[in-house]
Amino acid sequence: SLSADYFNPAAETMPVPELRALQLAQLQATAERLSERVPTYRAKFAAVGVTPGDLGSLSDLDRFPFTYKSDLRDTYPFGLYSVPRTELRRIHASSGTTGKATVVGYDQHDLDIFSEVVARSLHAAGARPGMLFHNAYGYGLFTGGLGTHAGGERLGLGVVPVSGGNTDKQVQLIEDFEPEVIACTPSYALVLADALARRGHTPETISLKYAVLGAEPWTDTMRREVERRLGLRATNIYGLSEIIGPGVANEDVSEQSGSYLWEDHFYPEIVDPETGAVLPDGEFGVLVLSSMTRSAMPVLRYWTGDITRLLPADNSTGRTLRRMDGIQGRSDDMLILRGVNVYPSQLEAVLAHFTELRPHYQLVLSRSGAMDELLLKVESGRHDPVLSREVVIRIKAQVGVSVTCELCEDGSLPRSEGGKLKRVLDLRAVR
Ligand code: ADP
Ligand code: K
Repeated sequence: SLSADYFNPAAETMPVPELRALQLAQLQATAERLSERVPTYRAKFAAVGVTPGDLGSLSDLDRFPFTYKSDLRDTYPFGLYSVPRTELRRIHASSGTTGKATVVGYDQHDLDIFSEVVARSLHAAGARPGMLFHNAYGYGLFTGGLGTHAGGERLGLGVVPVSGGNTDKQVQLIEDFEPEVIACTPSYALVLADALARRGHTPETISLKYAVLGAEPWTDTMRREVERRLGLRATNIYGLSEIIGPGVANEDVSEQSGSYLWEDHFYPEIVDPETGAVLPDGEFGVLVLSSMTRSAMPVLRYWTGDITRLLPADNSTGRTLRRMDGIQGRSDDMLILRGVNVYPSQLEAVLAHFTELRPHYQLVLSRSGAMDELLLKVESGRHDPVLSREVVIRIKAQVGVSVTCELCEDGSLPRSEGGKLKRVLDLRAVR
């Protein structure tokens, strides 16, 4: 049966005691490596009074400090690296971020791990050697495109490096090449479904059989819609640049109920968003991940900000690895717009350049058709379309997202009434 089939059976069905022993040994080695080679970690460990020797069992991990996105920013670009820069074979950066952001590097060993975990993910999603893979994740600094590309090749797929955008061309390529597998954001899958329907396609005339969707939160309702309209099975792929990129976890197509974490490389914990205390499996909290086998830039206890829970190990595929539920939201103010990460503070920084604008703004997120729309309302003394156009262009250039800008009367936007001002109005039904 399909479910008894894995890309890496030894890793995916490793007996749990063996897996836990492996994880402990790898975490110990990572803590040693970080303490020896990365001053930031040495300082972080010292600040809470731990040394790698204190990691005697997995339950000791909670004595170690978290790593935050700010630790990467503060050490931009290569301060958290544990190999010389000459060992790097690829650099990526987190999407939607400006110049001084988070830069992640890979040496050859890391690239091998990356393609391995993506190959596992694509295999779990239903892809098999010999299939054609329409890869509509963005190529470039974003980890999505090249990451899934290399994993596809590793699995033995024929990869079509389409990248994002240009929907008409994508439809043409799907018609001409007849790929079986597609990867993109869930919202883009619906855009493609619309475009294919406009060309007269029905689910039966679309060659695609498996969709690997991620980079943004989505729901089962959306899954059913994508599956019905494209005539395929869709699974969730999860990941983040700081850990490796997409392919930290993926659902199995025969099950579609939670994403298998490739736990022999990435150690998961769920913690209380307020206190940081580790929560038992099954409870919702912030996902914290340690990359245990990375060589260029391993991270210990990375605070992903993503809210989810770990699901019980008993499952219908025979894997011994734990699954995580879908991402329910975030513990910080990061927005995900069409797969691109955006912090309101990034938009605020752009607004500050315009003397005509007041520091009062509001972000209204909505969904038009399948795509997210971000309306930026900002108070201004001047109401001319040239100004709002300049704002839109500057945001696109500096933050990488397309917004609509509406200039508002002085005093028309909400002010803080003591508490935390809610600047973001999220009207997307999917949440
Ligand atoms: P990428 O978008 O390539 O996965 P980034 O590092 O730019 O990598 O963004 C990572 C963030 O994207 C995650 O922390 C999470 O918030 C979001 N994300 C990625 N995959 C998913 C998914 N399947 N479901 C929900 N959110 C996701
Ligand atoms: K993302």
